[in-house]
Amino acid sequence: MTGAVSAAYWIAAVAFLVGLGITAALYAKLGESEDRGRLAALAVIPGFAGLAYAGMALGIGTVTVNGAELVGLRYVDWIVTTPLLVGFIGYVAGASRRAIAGVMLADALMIAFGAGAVVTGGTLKWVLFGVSSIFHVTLFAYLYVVFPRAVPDDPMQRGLFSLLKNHVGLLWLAYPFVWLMGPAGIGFTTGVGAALTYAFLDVLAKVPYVYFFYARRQAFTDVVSAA
Ligand code: RET
Repeated sequence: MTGAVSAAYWIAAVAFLVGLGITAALYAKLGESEDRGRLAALAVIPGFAGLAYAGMALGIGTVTVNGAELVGLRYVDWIVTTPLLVGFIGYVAGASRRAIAGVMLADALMIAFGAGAVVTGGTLKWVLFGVSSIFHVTLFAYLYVVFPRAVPDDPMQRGLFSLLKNHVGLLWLAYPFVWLMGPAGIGFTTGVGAALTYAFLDVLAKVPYVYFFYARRQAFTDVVSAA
């Protein structure tokens, strides 16, 4: 790992810590309300990512398999936290448990096959990449086709749903592109370039997300009364 990469990992770890600090301050502001519990549950996402980044900065969990470097903690972080990010959107939509489980599973499989594609070569790599991409498309179908059908006609709930859906929808598109350009894919960019971009994207994907929930938490009064 180069100095630039470990510095970027530390910066990301600190950014997640700052995100957690802000979340704690918002939590204190909320008082004894239902939203407080949801905010605390969402705080697990930047919290877990922060720990993963600190571990990555220390070089923990990075392994070389078949000559390829797999930053193990990155994929552990993604497989734990990204299903939560997309599953929560289903919850905001008021989608069925089955649909929520479906999107979380599609997301976890997308990450698992993506990790498999990092450590394999030749045709198998591209088959695994293709399978991961199919799950990626499935995830988008949940966000843009299945979940919208469930959202009730409530402006606050629709607002929060659209915000989170589009936030995830846009950022999630960047990852396969970074992967493809980096050494795991066609190698147009170096591992350093990919690592720095992932660090930036990960912070963008997680910290504002928690804040968006806070800013529009009023949407939940309706989810709860509808349930
Ligand atoms: C991989 C490579 C294989 C093809 C696809 C991928 C998609 C990954 C995504 C990751 C999102 C991560 C986030 C992390 C936040 O901290 C595994 C890169 C489709 C969408 C949002």
